[in-house]
Amino acid sequence: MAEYRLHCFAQSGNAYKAALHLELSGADWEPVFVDFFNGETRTSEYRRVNVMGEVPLLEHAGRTLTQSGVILDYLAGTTGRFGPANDDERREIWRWILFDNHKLTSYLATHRFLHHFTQGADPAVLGFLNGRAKAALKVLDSHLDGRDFAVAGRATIADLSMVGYMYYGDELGIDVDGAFGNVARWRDRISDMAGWKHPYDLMPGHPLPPRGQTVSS
Ligand SMILES: N[C@@H](CCC(=O)N[C@@H](CS)C(=O)NCC(=O)O)C(=O)O
Repeated sequence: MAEYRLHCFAQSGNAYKAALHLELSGADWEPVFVDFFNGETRTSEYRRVNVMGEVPLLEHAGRTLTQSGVILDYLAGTTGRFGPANDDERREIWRWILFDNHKLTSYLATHRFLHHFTQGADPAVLGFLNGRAKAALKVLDSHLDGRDFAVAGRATIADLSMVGYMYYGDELGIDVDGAFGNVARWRDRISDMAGWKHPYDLMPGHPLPPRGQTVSS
């Protein structure tokens, strides 16, 4: 069994944040497939392990951790990679992880889910989410003007958190390359790092099987 076990699925950008950290750090890890699209996170068995009913979930050294920000913080400690060098950096990193969880990933991921994985979404709801996601992207784009990374001039867990959904391309339903050039260049800077892999190559469950069938690994 691998040292780290990440419960995840390929379409989850939140899980990708942790998977990318593990992969870029060269950690001994394995994915454990969670069949989100067939309701696994809503089962009582899954909720017993994570009452929030969410992916990602990391098992390591007898611990079970959830919430991608907490997992990234934990991995920075155990691997020594992508963490803060001092308290000022630690606060700045958390400022951006909290922004990501509240404003960026939350709207971007929910907009993508309705846009790409469902049919017949209410246009008013889609429009609202689209506007909120673009507002968050604009904030990040402004911050990245003249910066290579979000904090400290090197990649940190703040970048790995905020970049979680940026490689899903057209699925997002938002033209990141056309409208947010600094974000697009930052995203490509991260994918240029040694060991980088696309979420669909790093975690199981892509492509989605036809409805009613399950993925085996
Ligand atoms: N803030 C959480 C968000 C996690 C999250 O929303 N995960 C989604 C998959 S990307 C999920 O498991 N959703 C299940 C549900 O809401 O029922 C984190 O960063 O880990």
